[in-house]
Amino acid sequence: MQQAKSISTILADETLPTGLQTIAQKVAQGERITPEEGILLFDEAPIGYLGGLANHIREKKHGDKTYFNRNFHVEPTNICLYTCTFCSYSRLIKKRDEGWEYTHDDIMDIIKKYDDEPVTEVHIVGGVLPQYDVAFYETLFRSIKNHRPELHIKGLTPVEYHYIFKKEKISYEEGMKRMQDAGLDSMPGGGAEIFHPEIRDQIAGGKCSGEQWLRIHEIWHELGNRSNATMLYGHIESALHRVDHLEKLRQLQDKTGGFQTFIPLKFRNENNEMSHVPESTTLEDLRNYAISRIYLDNFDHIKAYWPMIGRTTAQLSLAFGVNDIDGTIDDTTKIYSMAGAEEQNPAMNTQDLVTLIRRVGRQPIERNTLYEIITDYTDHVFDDDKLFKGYLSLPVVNK
Ligand code: V47
Ligand code: SF4
Repeated sequence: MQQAKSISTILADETLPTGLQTIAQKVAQGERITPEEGILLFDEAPIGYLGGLANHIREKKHGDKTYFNRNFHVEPTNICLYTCTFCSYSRLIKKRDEGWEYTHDDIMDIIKKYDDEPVTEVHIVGGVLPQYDVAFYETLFRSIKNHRPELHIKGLTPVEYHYIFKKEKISYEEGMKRMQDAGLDSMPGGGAEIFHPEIRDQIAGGKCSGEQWLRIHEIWHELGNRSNATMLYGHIESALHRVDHLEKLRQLQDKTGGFQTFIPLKFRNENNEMSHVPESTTLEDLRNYAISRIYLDNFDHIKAYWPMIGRTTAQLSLAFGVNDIDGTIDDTTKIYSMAGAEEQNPAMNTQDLVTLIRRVGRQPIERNTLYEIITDYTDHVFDDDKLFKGYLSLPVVNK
């Protein structure tokens, strides 16, 4: 693979097409690129060039700092009213005997299992079920906060919120305020898929539109809160649809500043209605991370979600604009293992995460959900530091 180049080498390269030279100059001067330039990057930019530009931005923003957190997931149900064609995880209501539906007490039992663990965040997301209404989630969030006030609740997406607020006949504004009052701390990035209706109408199974997804995040930000954003890529969408998605996120971020992290989600094709669609290659994944870093100049963080992409690609991504690799997870999510990801029981302890980051020459930093530093592991020595098999163990960026 062509190695990521330094920005000075790229700027001095007169053999590059003019369009790519202009983009490199803009990036060097900290200027924003246009949607047309975004499409040009997807269509024509070589991997070494993209890595060089994305890494320049990453190091300007964060140096070698690479963030992770200690988190776990709760997936209250995999029964869902919707029929997203990419989803391997959900079961329709008529097949509900094949799935799980946790009660309030079941969920609290999961939360209590972590009572003696130094986790800082619970990520709650699952299928959309009629009995999980506004009152159900209000009670749940209140119970979690009563039990463990400092545990950050990153919960649900506009897919669930749009459904439950409509059923309750309340506005998004009122609904999000009620969630905030019940203890919701932030919103994860899920449910975004691809905003463009040409694609969304084919894959998103009748759930909320791109505009509704964006509007709910906007209201949540206006209430003074933070959230994440994702993009499900590598299926039937084109460069135009990806850039349209990034552009809408960039515009909303200009307005509110409420997004923390952008997380590209690679489509995995096992056990779903799109199994005939081939998955993107690692090269495409790295190009996509790099272009996301270049395009989203107003996002602080780009995250590689390791249970979906695998540990080695997560390491490589740290040279292509990524500065966060999510957290410990503790084998608490089924969304990706059911879709064929390599990680069938995703779990890493702190030492695993620190080692993975160090072995590619970066500085491991444990953060909380809001990116406040908990522990800087740069010089930390573990009792039994060892080589982890299967992890890259060389710096992937030339300094
Ligand atoms: O919205 C479902 C995706 C998302 C597949 O905010 C799939 O920190 C690929 O949003 N192939 C849920 N992707 C997960 C999510 C997330 C994950 C990690 C961190 C954060 C965060 C958010 O998973 C869904 C959908 O886009 N998804 N099925 C699949 N077969
Ligand atoms: Fe339901 Fe979410 Fe799966 Fe769509 S992606 S079918 S909304 S669980």
